[in-house]
Amino acid sequence: MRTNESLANLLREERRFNPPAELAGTANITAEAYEKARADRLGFWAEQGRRLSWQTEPTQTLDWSNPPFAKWFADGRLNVAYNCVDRHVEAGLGDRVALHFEGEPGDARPVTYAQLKDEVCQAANALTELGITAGDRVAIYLPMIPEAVVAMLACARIGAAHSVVFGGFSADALATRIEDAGAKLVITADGGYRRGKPTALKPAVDEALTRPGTDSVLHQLVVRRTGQETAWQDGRDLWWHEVVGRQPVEHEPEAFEAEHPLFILYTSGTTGKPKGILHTSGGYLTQTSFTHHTVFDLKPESDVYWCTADIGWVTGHSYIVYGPLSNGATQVIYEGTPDTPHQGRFWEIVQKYQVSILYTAPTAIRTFMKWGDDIPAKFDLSSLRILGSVGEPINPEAWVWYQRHIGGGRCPVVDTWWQTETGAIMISPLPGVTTTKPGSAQTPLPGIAATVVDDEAREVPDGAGGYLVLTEPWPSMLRTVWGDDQRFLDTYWSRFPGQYFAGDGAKKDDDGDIWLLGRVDDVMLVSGHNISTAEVESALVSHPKVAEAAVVGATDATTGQAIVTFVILRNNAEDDGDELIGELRDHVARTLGPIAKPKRILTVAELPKTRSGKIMRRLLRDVAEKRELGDVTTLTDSTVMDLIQSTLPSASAED
Ligand code: 6R9
Repeated sequence: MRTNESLANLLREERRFNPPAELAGTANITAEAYEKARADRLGFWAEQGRRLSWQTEPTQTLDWSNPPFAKWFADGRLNVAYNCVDRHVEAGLGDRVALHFEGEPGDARPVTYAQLKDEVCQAANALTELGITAGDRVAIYLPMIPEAVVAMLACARIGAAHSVVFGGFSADALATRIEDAGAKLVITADGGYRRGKPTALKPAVDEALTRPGTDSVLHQLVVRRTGQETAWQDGRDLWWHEVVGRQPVEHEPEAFEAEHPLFILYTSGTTGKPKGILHTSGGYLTQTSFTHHTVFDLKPESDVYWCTADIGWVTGHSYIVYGPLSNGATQVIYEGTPDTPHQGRFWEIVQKYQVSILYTAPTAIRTFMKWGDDIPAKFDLSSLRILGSVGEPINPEAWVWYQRHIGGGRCPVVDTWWQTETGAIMISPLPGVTTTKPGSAQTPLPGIAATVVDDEAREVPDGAGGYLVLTEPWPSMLRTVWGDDQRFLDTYWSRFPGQYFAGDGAKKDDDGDIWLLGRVDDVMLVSGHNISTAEVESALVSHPKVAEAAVVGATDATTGQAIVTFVILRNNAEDDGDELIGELRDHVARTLGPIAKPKRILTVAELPKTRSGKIMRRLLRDVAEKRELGDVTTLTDSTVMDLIQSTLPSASAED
């Protein structure tokens, strides 16, 4: 086990993984694509645009005459749902499974492309009957069931923008989003299954609709999933199986302009009301389709793909719905949690469906590490060939564990950096091309221009750190913040004029490869040194006893900020109190240098996370600085904070 390595050492030769020869020989993309895109970026994207079926082929690629308001493929017309469903059926692939649905209780339902087409057409007819027309907004508040995919595609089919709201969000969060978008319809369910029991959803919609500002909503369309008792308002509330079920399975898809709104997805900024990120049709579908094809090397005839994200966040939009379906993929969608009814559920699913491409988040991987190597070892994971990671920086330790214990040492790991705002993957290795380095997202994809700049917007040299920026527009970029162009300009385009500011810290290593260091707001300033939370977390997790770590900078009278860390121990690790804490502090000091030695280390059972798995460091800062907790409404489990606060005094070690 490593004890004496610095992060720089992690970049050494032995930590690199070459693409497997067989994969390199048959990969969907080769290294030449980088050259080609560099020589003619717009020509490259025009070519990718031809992956789609257009009713009117675009003659323009990019209109950047009014930056940063981009138009891609502006004179082209297409129907997004047609591209995701009908064209595959027309190509004779109607019997191919589009979705292998696995419910948490163990109920399973395959949905073929032909069936998906019928259901999407019926749902589109139902929406039309309910008065929804092109340009309207529809809120979707559903569990991870096939109807979620059908509802999104039905909206796309008739040109209504969907706004998917996480099933785990509160009535308040839902109400704010309904009001901001002016949604005319909410599609929901009686409930869904989570952690072994039915969890109601509709009551939150009922409550949201009592809030002022939500009277744009005319109906709730309710999927029956759990069969639980549900309050009902006649006239307003309608059962999906009744209204959708009686519709004809024919529906003519209408072509819309490439810049027609496809969806709004809200991201909770650190302050103020959530931002409605607006995505449009042609450019978005081009880049999600291209990236899904190349980053996962999808072979639709033989692969079984599984992205474990929830439909309520952007990964679910781009890499469950639009990317995979536009490519005719067969995929698994799973309703529940990874530990129901047992901690091997994910691996049981991989084995059952012979999953070959798995896309998940570092937080899940670290949880699996914590549960122990023996759990995945009980299942046959030999069908896997490519592994993906998204959502947070993946520390090298978790990367290597994933590669070894899930990928059996044979599968390339692609660490994909992107955001709700970017719409699709931007920085990632290509599995048949890139020699990968655990912990680094490495290279902007062909056609993408990203770099790292300093405070003055100057590009930093290799080996230095700063802010991640995107220097050229890209097809799946956000078009604005819904209803608030000024906020779009202020948030993303004012910090470094002419460049998109991602809000992430990053550094370039000596080869020019990019390493993400977490949100800029999370960077600590200790005795005048910038230290990234991601680096300290990574150092902690490289200790054999640590499964997961979260690091924050807390105000400190002498050093400006002091490093306070929260760690979850591995299942088999013993917490021998002060001795362990001393060991961990020394380990970080040895790994990163004495300046990064944590002032306090607290062992905890859980960390506060959003439903998309990101650690909420803001709340941990509140704890570390002994303040009232800020907004906890987006937490997966709000009792976690009580737990952390209760362990606070006894578990700390101070100088
Ligand atoms: C797709 C998604 C975006 C933020 C982003 C960054 C973090 C995502 C990452 C990563 C390091 C990766 N992030 N992928 N950080 N390496 N591979 O997660 O979208 O929910 O909008 O979050 O997530 O901080 O800025 P979103």
